[in-house]
Order: sequence, then structure tokens, then C-alpha cells
Amino acid sequence: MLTFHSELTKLRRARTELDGGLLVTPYECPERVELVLARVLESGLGEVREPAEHGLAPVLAIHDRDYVEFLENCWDDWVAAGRKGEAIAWVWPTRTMPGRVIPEHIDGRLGHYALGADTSICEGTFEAAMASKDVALSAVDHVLATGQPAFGLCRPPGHHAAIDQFGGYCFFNNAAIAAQRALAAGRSRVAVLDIDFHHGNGTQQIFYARDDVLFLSLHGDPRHCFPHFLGHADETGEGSGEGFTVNYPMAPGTGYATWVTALEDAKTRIVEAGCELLVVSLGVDAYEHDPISAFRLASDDFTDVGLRLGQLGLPTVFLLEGGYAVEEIGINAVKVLSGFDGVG
Ligand code: OKS
Ligand code: ZN
Repeated sequence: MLTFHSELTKLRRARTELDGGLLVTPYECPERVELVLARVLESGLGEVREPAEHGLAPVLAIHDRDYVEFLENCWDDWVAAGRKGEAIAWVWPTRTMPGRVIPEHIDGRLGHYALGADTSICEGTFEAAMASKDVALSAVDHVLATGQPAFGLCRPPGHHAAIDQFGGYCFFNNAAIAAQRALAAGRSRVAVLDIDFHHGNGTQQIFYARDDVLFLSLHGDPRHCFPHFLGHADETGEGSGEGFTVNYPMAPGTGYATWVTALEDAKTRIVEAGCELLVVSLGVDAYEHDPISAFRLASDDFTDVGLRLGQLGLPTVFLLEGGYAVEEIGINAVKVLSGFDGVG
């Protein structure tokens, strides 16, 4: 299958991530793109293409304009405030202090638009996020035009990004932007299947009250796992979206036998809902040796995942989400894609 990739996704190279009380070098780094790209090339998966530029209109079909402008200006505002480190949120509206007014000071604005303190904003973040959504859009455009599958080597990832919030290494919700693109192209219902270890809280929020996007997520139980405040099984959608959000929270330590049962249930629901296109939020951090996750999928399981997704017979776009710091990120991502192509 075709891969879409842009060197511009590497324009974000944050130096700091708040992790266990320390500022560490971020897990979500440009080297991830290089590892996956190298594996795509050496595996002979297929041609690699550059995305086209799609501008901001498809972003504004998902995200609020004030949020997009915040992201575009955040780094300059932070530098103008005389700050020395990277932009990290540290004060928030809370249960007892709900924010009614969006603050003007950059510290308050960061808290308004951030879901956590893990994700620093640095120079190049906005530009990389723009390239990442262009990768997603070109990949889905290829699927829409040809019916053939495509892989978007997105980075930064997207599934934690909500209508007006960033965090969990995500800024623009690439999967949501791609799903909306498919609807705009005339598909009447699209499935977003999120197999990243972490719950896709942003994608869920964006489509929660809608029945034109079926969102399904297999993830670590939020009682124990990031993002901690969304992704429970009783979150099933609201209004006309009731029944179009499906969560499969699973305990830390879950292995493939349990995980694949959830995957098969998700496939059944995708078929029953009559979805015409499948967007896969392809995180490979369910891998047993992922440094920040807690499922126990073995490397070879990823081939089987791809094969099972291929059985749906749907036009499918894969968009990279998480998966960290180990060579297996490329190996496992390409195993899913090759398994899908039936050459695993
Ligand atoms: C804090 C760790 C925050 C976890 C972010 C998870 C990102 C991810 N140091 N989402 O799919 O992989
Ligand atoms: Zn993840």
C-alpha cells in the first residue's frame, strides 16, 4: 500500500516532557518517523509519496478557530513573555474553579487549551502539526479516489486532540480530520477504529453527539491509564450519537487473546453500522515492550491485527498515533499494514 510522509513533520523537536516529576526528553520524537519510514522502505510495502498542502479549512471543520490561533501563536507569545524553557501548562480551570473567561496571559491560555502538562509546545510545533494533518488528508484522499488502502505516517499524533484542546502529544486530530474529509466527499458513515493503547478521548469528544462517525476504541482502562478521565465502557454517545461511541477499556497486562476478542466485536459493529470507510488510529503502543504502555501484544500479533482488519473489505486509511522509542515501532506498524495487504 502507499505511504504518505513529510519531512516537515520533524519540525517539532521538543526538549522537555513532564514525566514522573522529571523533565525528560520526549518519547514522541522525530526519530519515530525515521524508524517507521526506514521499515516501510526496507519491507517493500509500497511507494512513499509527499502529501499535498491542504491549508486550514479541513482543520477548521473539526477544531475551533480560537484554538488553532492559539497553537499558531503560542510559541511566540511564550517567548515574548520572556520565558526560558518550553511552553508547559501548569494552571487549569478545575471542578471547583471552572473557567468562564478565556484568559489573556499565556499561562492562563495554556491551561485553557491543554488537557495535561505532559506536552510542551516548542518552535515548529504548529508547522509539524500542519504537516501531520496534510499527511492524513492526502492518505484519505488517495483512499477516496482509488478505494485502495493508504498509510499516513502522521506525527505528531492526533487522537487526544479535542475540538479545542491539545495534550498527550497531540495537537490536530488527524483521524477526525480525515473522517470528516470522507464525509465531505460523500460517504454517509465512517468508522474510526482506535487501536492505540491510550483512549482516543479527542476523537470521542469530537463525534460524541453524531451518528455519521462510529468511534470505537480499544485501550487501557482509564482507572489506571492515561488520559484517566474518559474512555469508560458506559460512554456510548449522546443524542443522535447514542450507540456510535464504543469503548473497550481493558486492564493493564491484557494480552492478545482478550484484546482480539474486543477487536472482533468492534469489527461486527462496524459492519452492522454500514460504515463505508475505515480510519484506523494506528498506535502500536499496545506492544509488550512499549516504554509507556501496559498491554502485552507480541510483535507477530500485529500481523494478525492487519489480517483481521483486511477481512472487513472496506476502503481503509491507517494513520500513525503512538508507539515509542524502540525499533519495533517501525516493525510493528509495518506488520499491521503488510498483514492487511495479505502479505504478512
Ligand atoms: C506523561 C505521559 C503521558 C502519556 C501520553 C500518552 C501518549 C500516547 N509523561 N497516546 O496515544 O501514546
Ligand atoms: Zn498511545
